[in-house]
Amino acid sequence: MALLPILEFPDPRLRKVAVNVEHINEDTRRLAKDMLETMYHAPGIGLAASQVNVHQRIVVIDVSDDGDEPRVLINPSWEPLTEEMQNYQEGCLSVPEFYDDVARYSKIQLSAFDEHGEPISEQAEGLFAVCIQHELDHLNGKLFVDYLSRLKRDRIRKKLEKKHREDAKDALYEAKVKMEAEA
Ligand code: GNR
Ligand code: NI
Repeated sequence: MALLPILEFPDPRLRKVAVNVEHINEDTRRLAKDMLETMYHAPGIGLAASQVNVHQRIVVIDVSDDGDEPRVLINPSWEPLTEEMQNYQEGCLSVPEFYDDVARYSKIQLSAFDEHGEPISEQAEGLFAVCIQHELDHLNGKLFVDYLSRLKRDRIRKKLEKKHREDAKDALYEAKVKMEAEA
């Protein structure tokens, strides 16, 4: 098991379009396990492979209250089952600390394969439906901030760019302290 580093907006790698998984095998299952561990640790209710810089169509989700219902979705797709939309205040592990309302279809038909290659076909509503639409966007290089005004998106981008500069500075300082201690 391993925790995987999560890419953060505005990293251009989050804009890549992921490709279908051709063969579901041990490597796929290992990646899905690591993604679930990373998601639970964050903590989050979903994670797309794109967010850990693997540009394959793999998503993990757990919207249960107790966090004990992991789902692995491979090559997922969805279609709306209603024109009705629901607003939900979304967050994203790739856009840490920012939350805003996004309108999503309230009822969808999900198709995918599980980690054993078994086909999945089910209806989704509520938070599960929101999460599926959010994760599928990631696989297509899209983020929830793309639904916000340019003003809001730019403000978020500038704040995260500042955080990334400070994180890099802190990491450099820590490395220096460690090197001096070892010298
Ligand atoms: O943890 C997450 N919470 C969340 C809340 C509302 C709508 C979508 C999400 S998904 C997010 C984890 C994440 O970034 N998945 O890509
Ligand atoms: Ni996200």
